Amino acid sequence: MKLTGTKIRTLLGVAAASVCLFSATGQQASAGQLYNGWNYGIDASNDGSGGSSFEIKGMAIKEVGDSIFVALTGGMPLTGAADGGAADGNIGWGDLFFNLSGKDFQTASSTNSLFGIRFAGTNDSNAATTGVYKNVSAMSVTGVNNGYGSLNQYYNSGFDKANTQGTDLATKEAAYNYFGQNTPILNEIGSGTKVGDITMLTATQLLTAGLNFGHFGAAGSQTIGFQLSRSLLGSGSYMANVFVECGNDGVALAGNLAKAPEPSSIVGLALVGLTAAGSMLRKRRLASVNIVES
Ligand SMILES: [Ca+2]
Ligand SMILES: [Ca+2]
Ligand SMILES: [Ca+2]
Repeated sequence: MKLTGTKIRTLLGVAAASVCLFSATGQQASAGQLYNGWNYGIDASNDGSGGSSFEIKGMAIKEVGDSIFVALTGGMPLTGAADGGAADGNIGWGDLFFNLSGKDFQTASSTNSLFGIRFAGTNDSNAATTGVYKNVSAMSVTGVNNGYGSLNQYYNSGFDKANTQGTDLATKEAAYNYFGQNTPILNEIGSGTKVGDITMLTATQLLTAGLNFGHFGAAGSQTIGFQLSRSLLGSGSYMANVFVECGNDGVALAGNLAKAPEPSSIVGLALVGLTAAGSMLRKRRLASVNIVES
């Protein structure tokens, strides 16, 4: 795929995006496909532009105790694929985003309301190191990775198919409503505050946790997994998504994060227990302090 002038278009798109009023259409997050405790977003298997290395097959998320497990599968290795058209000679995974704001992606990004996770240590992210970031705005790196200037350009290049953003953004219209149509594909962390690290998971650990993309016919040659503390993200309905750096493929997943058992449950009990004595109130104060400091 050669897209001359893509960088220029992307730069123009960035300028346009900064003054554009985004659609107020709120994304109604709904549950993905549940199996063995994992929530799956299964991507179209033939919408990866540029060959098998750029083909994402699915994303899955599972809550395990105090952790959130995330898994991705497809043809893209964690360290990316060599590509002479990319400024750094490599096209890899973008960063993964969690949007719990209830707003579309660009609104959440422009108000620094996203969470972002850099899990690929060799990509072009502005995040200094791998890990979990809050108060995130997203940026596009497609222009320096031989990629697409917009989703519209991607769809018009032969990829106007069902489930191109996975089963939770199943149509082109749903993808446009959430990401935007003619604006840059925002696929890596532009700015944010690091709140914690991730721990990579081995294939054995993922298997033990019940991960099974094969159940959906979506097992890729490369499966990547990591865990993070659920307290870093909070709770509620989310839309999670990731693109490869060129925008040649992407997948999203809607779901709901349960409230972390500690310390929010202590606060909840204290609020409900109006007759609670001083000891409970002291716990509540301690819990509140913990929340502020974390
Ligand atoms: Ca795909
Ligand atoms: Ca790159
Ligand atoms: Ca896709």
